[in-house]
Amino acid sequence: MTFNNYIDGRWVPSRSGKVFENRNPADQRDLIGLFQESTPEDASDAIAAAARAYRSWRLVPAPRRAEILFRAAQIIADRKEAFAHDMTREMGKVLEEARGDVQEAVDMTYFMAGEGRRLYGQTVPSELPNKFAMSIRQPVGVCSVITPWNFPMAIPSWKIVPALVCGNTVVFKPASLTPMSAINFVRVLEEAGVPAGVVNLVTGGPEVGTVLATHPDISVVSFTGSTAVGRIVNQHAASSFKKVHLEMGGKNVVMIMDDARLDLAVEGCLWGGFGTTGQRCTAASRVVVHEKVYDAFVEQFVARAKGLRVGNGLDASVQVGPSVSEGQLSTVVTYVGIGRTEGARLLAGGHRLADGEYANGFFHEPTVFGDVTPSMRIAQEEIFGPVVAVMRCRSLEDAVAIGNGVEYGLSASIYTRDVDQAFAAMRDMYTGIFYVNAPTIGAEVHLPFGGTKATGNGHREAGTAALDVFSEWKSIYVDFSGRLQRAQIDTENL
Ligand code: UN1
Repeated sequence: MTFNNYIDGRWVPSRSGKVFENRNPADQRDLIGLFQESTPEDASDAIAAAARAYRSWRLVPAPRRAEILFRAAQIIADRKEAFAHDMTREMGKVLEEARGDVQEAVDMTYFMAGEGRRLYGQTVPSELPNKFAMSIRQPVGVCSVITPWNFPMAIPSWKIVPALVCGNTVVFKPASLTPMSAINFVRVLEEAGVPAGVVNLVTGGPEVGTVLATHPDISVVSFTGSTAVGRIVNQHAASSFKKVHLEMGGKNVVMIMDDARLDLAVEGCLWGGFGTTGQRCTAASRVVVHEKVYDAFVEQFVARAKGLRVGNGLDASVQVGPSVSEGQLSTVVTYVGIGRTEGARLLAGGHRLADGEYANGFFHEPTVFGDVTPSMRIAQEEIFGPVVAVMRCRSLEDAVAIGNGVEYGLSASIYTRDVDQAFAAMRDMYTGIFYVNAPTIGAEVHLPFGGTKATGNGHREAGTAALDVFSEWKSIYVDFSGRLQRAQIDTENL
């Protein structure tokens, strides 16, 4: 089955005449479909359509735009099972998590549709008589949306839905590893009544991405992916002063204090470290444990990690699916080698799985390294796979220093029953997200999502904070005094 691009309300092939294959990472014999290998010209066509559609979409009242989005949310909810199944096939995450990904798109779409009747600005008193002052959000124009493969429906929804409710139009380039979920999402928007040209989808590689980051008619670029690619996107967009929203890597830490409930911490670290096969930017890839409970924690954690069932995510008994691609798997294998060379202690896993049921996919054992020191590369660099680095600490201060001692700042967590320690850590971890007695994953759609340092560039998605990416403030003054009133000057003797 061949799937097309969606440009100006029509499903059309690429001008290249070329397609690429999308195969199941759990079973490479399973072909999901053929998708368009788009060219820069296809991207330009999509941008032109979005620029035309913007002229009328920006004038549709926001509550009317939102009605379409409410319908879309309901359609996604109705098709949750089918969309989750497609997602597991193309991306590999276990079915239960794929359902969660689709649910996150439902939640975000309902939440943002609600903004159609808010989009709050401010009204403030003027310093002059008979003058009215307020601020409103105005749309920005055509938005490029460039999304990763790890949350194939949730992350597109985080960007596209707020863009639309604010009155922008969109050109969407999904990751080439997960185009099916992107098409499922765009089909829903079409069915819900999003007008032609308001959302356009172009599949393909970096050439398309370059056009989306550089084209003069693009006003906003919202990108989620690696820090290396984010840097390039930022540089591409800089010369034309586009608004750029970047959501990039993470090396998130769970800190376990000596008073923590260890059973809870073990559960949290398993879910945070190996959920989605470690392929979340929020993954708990580092665990820092107080030296007094280190041995007890490691014993339980390693035993449980060894017991995780790896396999095809469509099988309900499976807890850890494959890596998304051969390339991602080889990154995991490389880092396991680096960890060994650096002198970390391999406590669980450490091998690719390639026999029997694993023969046709990209599987790797859930892997735990102990005796890791904070400067090792496996404790510093994002692996994006089922590898957890466990370190020792002597105190909360020590844990926080280790926690903050990486280039990223997305998510962190602490396990403790001491409220003083919890609040101190909450204050001192320089991250965008923080959890107490829970792992580093599991953000909800109505709070800001994003991180500090090399994780982001100061913007947030989700929550009402996302509206700041997709709108510009306009301050408006209405003078109904019938005379010239000079601010800052005519304020005396009123
Ligand atoms: C990501 O890893 O890119 O908080 C997004 C979480 C999910 C979203 C993760 N709700 O883990």
